[in-house]
Amino acid sequence: MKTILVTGATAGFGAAFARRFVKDGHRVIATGRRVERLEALKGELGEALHTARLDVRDKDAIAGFVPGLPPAWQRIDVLVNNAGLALGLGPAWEADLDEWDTMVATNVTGLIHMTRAILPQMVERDDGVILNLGSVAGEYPYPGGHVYGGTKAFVRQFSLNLRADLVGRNIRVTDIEPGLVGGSEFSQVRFHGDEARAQAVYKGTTPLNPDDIAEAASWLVSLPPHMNINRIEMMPTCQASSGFTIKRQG
Ligand code: NDP
Ligand code: 8X3
Repeated sequence: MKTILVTGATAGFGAAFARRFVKDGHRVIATGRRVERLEALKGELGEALHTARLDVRDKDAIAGFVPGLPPAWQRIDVLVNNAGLALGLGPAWEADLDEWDTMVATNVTGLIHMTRAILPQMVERDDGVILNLGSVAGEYPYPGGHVYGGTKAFVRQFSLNLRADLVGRNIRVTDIEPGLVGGSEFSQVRFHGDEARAQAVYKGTTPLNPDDIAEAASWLVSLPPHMNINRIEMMPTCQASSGFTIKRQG
């Protein structure tokens, strides 16, 4: 049984991770900003779940997070850096700078501060797993992806660079890079609550769902300590990457 800390467990992948890890026999520390969602999850999953409000943009809260946990929950075996978001899909020259800042603060700064808070205890024990939620948006450009894709490219490279520092230790790091995934709040958040626009993203498709991502996470956690999966790129069969755009004259 491992103790698994999940950021952004109030919705989407994070809630699916919590449910799957508890089903797998682990204990989960579920975090996020919406406390009522955490309480509902606690009601569902019981003693195997510890909940705590945590905004990953709050550096002081992150620094004090582990010391503030009950002693029996302070050993973190697995960190899942899942909290993240995309805001907007317009062209870069029209983008809202505050939204760009929010994506960087959450997807990049929040993730590195969480990692820096938990990694020392893993190094001390020579044992641990870090799962980072990247995205195909960090691998392939698309119109309107600008800063969101940039943050996820950072997550990929940061994950690989962690491995460079950790080589020879029993600490694994994986960048999970999903493509089209329905059943979460990702598109509602991206389109500022415009439900019709969010639903249109998945129209006529069978996207991946949060349980599919949890399936991969469950497998990654179960691997033997010597086996590191550097990155996993996941797409539904209705999606593929198909390269270049050429704007022709006339
Ligand atoms: P959701 O919007 O459903 O969930 C996002 C979670 O992140 C929520 O629990 C939210 O909790 C949390 N969160 C957002 N901001 C903060 C913050 N400042 N502090 C703490 N928690 C925060 O999205 P998904 O489940 O779809 O996405 C999860 C991750 O997967 C993200 O990193 C996303 O970029 C990535 N991803 C998603 C894909 C998709 O198509 N859905 C595909 C590829 C990657 P709360 O608001 O309560 O704080
Ligand atoms: C979410 C997938 O393609 O909307 O990271 O950027 S995508």
